[in-house]
Amino acid sequence: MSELQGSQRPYHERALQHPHPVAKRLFQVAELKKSNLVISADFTDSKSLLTCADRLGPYIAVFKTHIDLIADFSDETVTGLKQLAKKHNFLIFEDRKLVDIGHTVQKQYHGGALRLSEWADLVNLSILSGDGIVEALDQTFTAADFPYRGQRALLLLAEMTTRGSRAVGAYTEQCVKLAPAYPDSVIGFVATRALTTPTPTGAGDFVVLSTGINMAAKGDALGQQYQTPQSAIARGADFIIAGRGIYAAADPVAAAIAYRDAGWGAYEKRIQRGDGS
Ligand code: 6AU
Repeated sequence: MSELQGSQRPYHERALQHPHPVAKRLFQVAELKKSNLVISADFTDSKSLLTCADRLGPYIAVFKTHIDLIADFSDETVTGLKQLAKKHNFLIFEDRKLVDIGHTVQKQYHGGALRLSEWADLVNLSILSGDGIVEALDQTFTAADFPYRGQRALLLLAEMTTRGSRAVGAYTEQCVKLAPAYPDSVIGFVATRALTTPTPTGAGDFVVLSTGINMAAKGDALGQQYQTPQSAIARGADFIIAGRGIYAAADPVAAAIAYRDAGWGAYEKRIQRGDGS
C-alpha cells in the first residue's frame, strides 16, 4: 500500500454524507468542539478516570478507556462515564482489542463483566483470528433485540504503533478489504495513516484514528513509537489519540488544549489543500 493522504473533505461534509450514525456523530462533535483529539485515559481507578473525563471533556471529541485497568470498576463507573459523555458531548471508545473466536467475542462485547455494549460507542478489534470475529460482532449489532442499534460502531485495528509490529502487509490489507463488507458496524481503522482513498462523493469513507501521538517524546522504553499530531494528520489521521503526553503532563488541561490546537490546525491545513488554496 502506498502512503496515502487523508480525506481533504471537511468533517461537516463527511457527517452529512456518512451513512453510519456513529460516524456522523464523530464528525459532528469534532466540528462543533473544533477538536479531533482523543484522550487515552489509561487510569487504574474510577475516580481518576472520571476526574480526567470531567476536566478534559471540554477539549476532546472522544474519551478512550482501557476499562479492564480499572480496579474498582462498578455501576458507578459506567453511570459516571455516561453522564460525563453527555455533559461534555464526547464519544466513548473502549480500547478492548477484541481478538478471539466469534462465539467468545459476542459474549465479551455484550454482557459479561465489563458490559461494553452498554456504554462504549466505539470498540476496536483485531482480525488476527480471521474474518469471523467481525461477522460475529456485526451479527450482535444487527440483531433485532440489540438495544443499541445504530448507536455502536467498530474500529479495525489495522496497524500498531509498536516497534516490530506484525500488524502490517497482508494483515492490514485484509482489514481494508473486510471493512466495506460490514457497513452496519465497521466505520474505520486504528492505523498510523490513511489506508483507503477517499472518494469525492463520500462513498467508502472510513474514519482513521491514529495513536502513538506525543509532542515531546519519540517513544517509550517498551517499544511504543510516537509521531506528532501534525505528522499523523498529514498522513491521514482524522482523529489523534494521546495518552501520557497529556495525562502525565504537569498541567493536563494545558496539554490537552495544546494537542487539540495542534490537531485542529493540522486538519484545517489539510482541508485547505483540498479546496485548492
Ligand atoms: O499515548 P500513550 O503511549 O500513553 O498511549 C497510547 C494508547 C494506549 C495504547 O493501548 C493505545 O493507545 N494504542 C493502540 C490503540 C488505541 O488501539 C494501538 C497501537 O497500535 N498503539 C497504541 O499505543 O492506550
